[in-house]
This record gives sequence, structure tokens and C-alpha cells, in this order.
Amino acid sequence: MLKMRARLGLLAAPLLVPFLASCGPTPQLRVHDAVIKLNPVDSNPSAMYFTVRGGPTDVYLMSVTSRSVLRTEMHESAVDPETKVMAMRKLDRVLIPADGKVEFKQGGKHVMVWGVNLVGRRLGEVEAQFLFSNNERIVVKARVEEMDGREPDEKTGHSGH
Ligand SMILES: [Cu+2]
Repeated sequence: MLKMRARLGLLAAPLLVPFLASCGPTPQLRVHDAVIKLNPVDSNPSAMYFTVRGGPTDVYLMSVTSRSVLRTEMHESAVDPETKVMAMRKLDRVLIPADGKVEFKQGGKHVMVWGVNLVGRRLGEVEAQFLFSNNERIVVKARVEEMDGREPDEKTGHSGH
């Protein structure tokens, strides 16, 4: 039995080597700073912003969904080179480069969100699910706030409209 344990110890040792040999942590695919900015007009879509950090390999972000909303779409805002007008286009997927950083922010990439439900507004947060091309799913809490950063009217009880 003792002999057996000694042998197992020897077998386990090589497994540690890759960890010790790498100089720095392996990049991990993750999502942070997710926030939904509520549209002041309830029938108009709200926008969701966040940052995605790339993992060890290139992947695509395929969708962002939430059970607390009716519908979502990934968009990118950009100035049309011909008309010089700011316009949005729909994105089917977004490349997240290995060890890279992709920001979804105002005036750029964003997720359009229709129908944020009352529970999410009252709690001031919803659970959002990010699906990637490698089948990884990341679930994060997204803060829900008014356009100017205040807590949702439904949470504070201030109903201005
Ligand atoms: Cu949009």
C-alpha cells in the first residue's frame, strides 16, 4: 500500500509542471460590468453594455439573452461613410480574440434589449446569459438603471411618467 502511494505520487508530479512552467495565469473567458440602460420610453428598446475578456483561444460571442427580457439583438453603431449619419446594424456574432478585450459601450457595440420585465426593474438587476461559439455559457448579473445612472423608477417608487 505504501509502495502504491509512492508510485502515485510520482505519477502526479509531472502534471504540476505545466502550471509551474507558465509565466502568468491562463487567460479566462469572462464578462464583467454588465449594465442595462433603460429607455425612458418603455416601448422603445433599452441598451446593454459590458466588457468581454478573451480566453485562451479566439471565440465568437453568439448571443446575449435573459429570461427577464422579451428579446435581444447584438448591434453596432457606426457612422455610415456615405450618408455620414450614425446608424446601427445587427451583428450575428462578435469575435472575442484570445486574451483580448471587447467592450460593448455607448456609440459602439451594444445589445439592444426589448421588454425588461418589472421584476428586473424593481430588483435593479437581471441575470444575463452569454453564449459563445465554443459552447461556453457565462451567466452574469446585469445592473438595471435609468439612462442617467439612477436606480430604476420602479425600484425607487419615483414614477415621473
Ligand atoms: Cu441598437
